[in-house]
Amino acid sequence: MPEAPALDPRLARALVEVVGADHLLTDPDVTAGAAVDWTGRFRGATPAVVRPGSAAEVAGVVQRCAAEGVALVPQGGNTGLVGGSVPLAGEVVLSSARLAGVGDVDPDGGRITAGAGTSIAAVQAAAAEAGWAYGVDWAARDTATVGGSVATDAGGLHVVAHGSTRAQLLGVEAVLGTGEVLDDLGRLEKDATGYDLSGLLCGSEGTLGVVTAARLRLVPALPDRALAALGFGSWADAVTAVGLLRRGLPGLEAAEAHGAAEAALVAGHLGASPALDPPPAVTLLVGCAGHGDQVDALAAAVDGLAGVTGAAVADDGARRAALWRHRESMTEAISTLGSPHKMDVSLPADALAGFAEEVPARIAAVAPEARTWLFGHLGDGNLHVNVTGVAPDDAAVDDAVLGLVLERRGSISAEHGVGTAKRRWAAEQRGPTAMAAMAAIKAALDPAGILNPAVLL
Ligand code: 2HG
Ligand code: ZN
Repeated sequence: MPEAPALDPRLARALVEVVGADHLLTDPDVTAGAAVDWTGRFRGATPAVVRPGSAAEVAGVVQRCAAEGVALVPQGGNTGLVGGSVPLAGEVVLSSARLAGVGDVDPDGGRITAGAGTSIAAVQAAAAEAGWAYGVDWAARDTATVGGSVATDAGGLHVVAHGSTRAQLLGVEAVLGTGEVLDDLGRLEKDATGYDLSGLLCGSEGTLGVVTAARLRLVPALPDRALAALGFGSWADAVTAVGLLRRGLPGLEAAEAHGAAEAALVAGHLGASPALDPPPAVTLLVGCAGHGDQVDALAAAVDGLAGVTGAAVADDGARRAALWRHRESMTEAISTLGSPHKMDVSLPADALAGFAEEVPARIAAVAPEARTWLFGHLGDGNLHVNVTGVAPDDAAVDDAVLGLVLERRGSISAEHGVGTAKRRWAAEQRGPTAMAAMAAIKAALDPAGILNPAVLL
C-alpha cells in the first residue's frame, strides 16, 4: 500500500472545529480500510477520514480543504468497482457514514428523502413499510449507499422495469466544490424551471459536489412474483428472447444472464447444483411481478420464445431466493479467484451477442493465461466482463475489452461509472466537445479542483 501523506496540522485543527475530534480519523489502522476498494485492485492511502454529520458540516469540510488546496474523495459504502471512491492520490476521505437516515414517506406522492449514508436496503425497508417499493436493487444493498448510488447513477437488477438511479431521482441536496449547499430536494415530478442540477450531479462521481441527501421516487409495491431460469444455446437466442419478453411480459422485472462456466463457478462456490444442470451456454433469469398469480403469465410468455433448451420455474419465495443466490453471488464467487479486472459495459441490442461471443478471444489474444467471466443485465444491454489471472496494473486486457466495446458502438461504463480505471476510454467515447463541456462545468462548480480530482476527467 502506498504511504499516506501527512495531514497539515493547521487543516487538522480546522477540520476538528467542524466535525469534532471524534470524527477526524487519522489512525492508520483505521484509515487503511477506507483506502482500498472492494475488489482490492485499487489501493491508495489517505492521511484522514473525516465524518461530517450534516450538510453544514460537509460544507465546512469542503471550504477548509478548498482553502488549503487539499483534495477530497467522497465515500459511501465503497462498493463501487472502478476505483472512484478510494484515495488513489492521497486525498482526504469524506465519509457519508453519519449522513444516514430516512425521512417520512409521502404516502400519496410516493417519495422518500434519505441521507447520503443511508443504505439501499434501508430505503427499501422504509418504502415497504409505507406500502411502496424502491425500484432499485442489487446484491450490495446492505452496504451501498444513497449518496454513492446517486453519484454513480447506479443501475442494478430492476433497471429493465424502473430505470437506473437517475430515473428515481427527484432532487438532491449537495455541497458543491465552492463550499455552497445546493438545496434541490424540493423538485417536483413535473418541474420545468431550468437546468436539472440534481440530474447533473447524478453520475458526476463526486467531481462536482458531495451529495448529502436525495429525494427519491417510489414505485408500487407488487405482491406477487415468479422467477424462471431459462437455458439457451447461444447469446443471440437469449438476446432475442429478452426482446420478446420486454414486449410480451408487462410485469417483467429482471432479465439477468450468465454463461455456462459462470453457472458452474457460482454453483461450486455455493456448494449447490447449477440452476439448470448441466449449465446451458447461457442461463437467463427472468423475473416478473404483479397482482395475482405470476407463474401463469411467465409460463405463457416463455411458451412464445424460440431456442429455450431448458427451464426451471420458482413459484415460491424460498425457491426464488435460491435462484437469485446464484446470480447475486457471482461477484463474490469470481473474487475467490483473485482480484479481478471489471469492465461494466453496455451494447446496442443488435451488437450484444456478437460482443459476448468475441470478447473472450480478444482477451485471450493479449492475455492467454487470463479467464473471462461474462454475466449481467441482459434486459438493459449491460454485460459485466470480469477477467481473472492478470496483474492489477496490467491495462492490456482493459484496452482489448473497451476497444471492442467502442468498435461495437457501446458504452465503456453502463452502471459503475468511469472512476479512475476508465478515464482515457471515457474521453475516447464521449469526444472532445463533450469532455470540454464537462471540464467547463467542473471548473464552475469546483473551481479549486478538490473534489475527486483523479476521477472521470
Ligand atoms: C452486479 O451486477 C454488480 O452484480 C457487480 O454490478 C458486477 O462484479 C461485477 O462485475
Ligand atoms: Zn451490475
